[in-house]
Amino acid sequence: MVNKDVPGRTNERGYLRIATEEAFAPASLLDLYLKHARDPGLDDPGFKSLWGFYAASPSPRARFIIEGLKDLGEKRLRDMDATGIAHQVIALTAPGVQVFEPALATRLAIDANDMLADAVKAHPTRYTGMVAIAPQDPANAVKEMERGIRKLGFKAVILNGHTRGEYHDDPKFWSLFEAAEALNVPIYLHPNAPPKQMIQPFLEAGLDGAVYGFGVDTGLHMLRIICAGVFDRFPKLQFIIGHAGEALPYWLYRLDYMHAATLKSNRYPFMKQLSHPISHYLRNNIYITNSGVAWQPAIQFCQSVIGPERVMYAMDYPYQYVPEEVRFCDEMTIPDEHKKMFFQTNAERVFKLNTATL
Ligand code: 1DF
Ligand code: MN
Repeated sequence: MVNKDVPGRTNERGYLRIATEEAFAPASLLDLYLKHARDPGLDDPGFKSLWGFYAASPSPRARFIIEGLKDLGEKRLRDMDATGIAHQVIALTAPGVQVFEPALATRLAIDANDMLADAVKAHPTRYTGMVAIAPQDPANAVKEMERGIRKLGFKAVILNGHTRGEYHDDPKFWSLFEAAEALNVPIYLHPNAPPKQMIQPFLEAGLDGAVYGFGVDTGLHMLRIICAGVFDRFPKLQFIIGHAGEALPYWLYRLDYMHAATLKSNRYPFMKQLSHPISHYLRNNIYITNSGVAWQPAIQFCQSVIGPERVMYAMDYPYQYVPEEVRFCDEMTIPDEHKKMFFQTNAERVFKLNTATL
């Protein structure tokens, strides 16, 4: 494709920058988050910690993030132009609607999806959307996935961590995986704070958020989905995980060895024999983005472990809007060919972007 020299959109380096884990939230949902976080009856310390902070803190970080989340227009486009981001793949921020009771959550997902679809329609060359769902009601979640992909033109599904303390390896959620495979769209497994049964030691040390708790919980969640046999049942299904693979690439050798050794010794009668070692699923069913990790050693390690065709760029706007990080990524000393895959062509393929109009 031709790189037209449009300021902020294309560049002299021969690739477009497509950012793949970018967040938004309707203002009305943020109001609900604040109410929810202040509800004395709410038994979700992770939500209270995360949204009790962002929805109410006067700190410049929290205010910048709230303004950035709400805007799908001029401010966002200005920030993209200032950092040379041609295109954002946008999802409802964490934990989406996954904390509310099922009927409300289902309605809120529809509203958020309609709002994002309008923005994508207004700026089709700049935005692509992911469809938000309420897994609390799996049948309606499947319907909303179908509407999001077929009617609204979204290109992926966003799953924001556990749903009210439940992980999605539970077979009651497998209809979501069946639907994503049938629709031929990836599921982005985005972090949330650890659930209440896990969060206490993180909270005590102030480590429950994006600093560490997010990654631990999301790595665990992804592993649970692999170990439950989801990809043996749905071999074409694709997931995306951020933050340089939520540490899983680094663990991969040990995961393969110990999972096999555990099975062989019959330690857990319920544990499933998988068709392949865990590393196979990382290399065949999972894409990784570098969201929040603008660091060549980690990006390069992911590329070497799961393949350069499976590693994509993400900024994590507005949570990590750091213009120099784009430059760090531009200046990585990796082959030009891998850099173009990282910034542009992998995302074009995974999200089936209309490259002619980017
Ligand atoms: C934070 C980071 C919050 C990420 C997010 O959504 C998020 C944060 C609530 O810094 O608190 O998506 N992140 O992906 O790194
Ligand atoms: Mn994020």
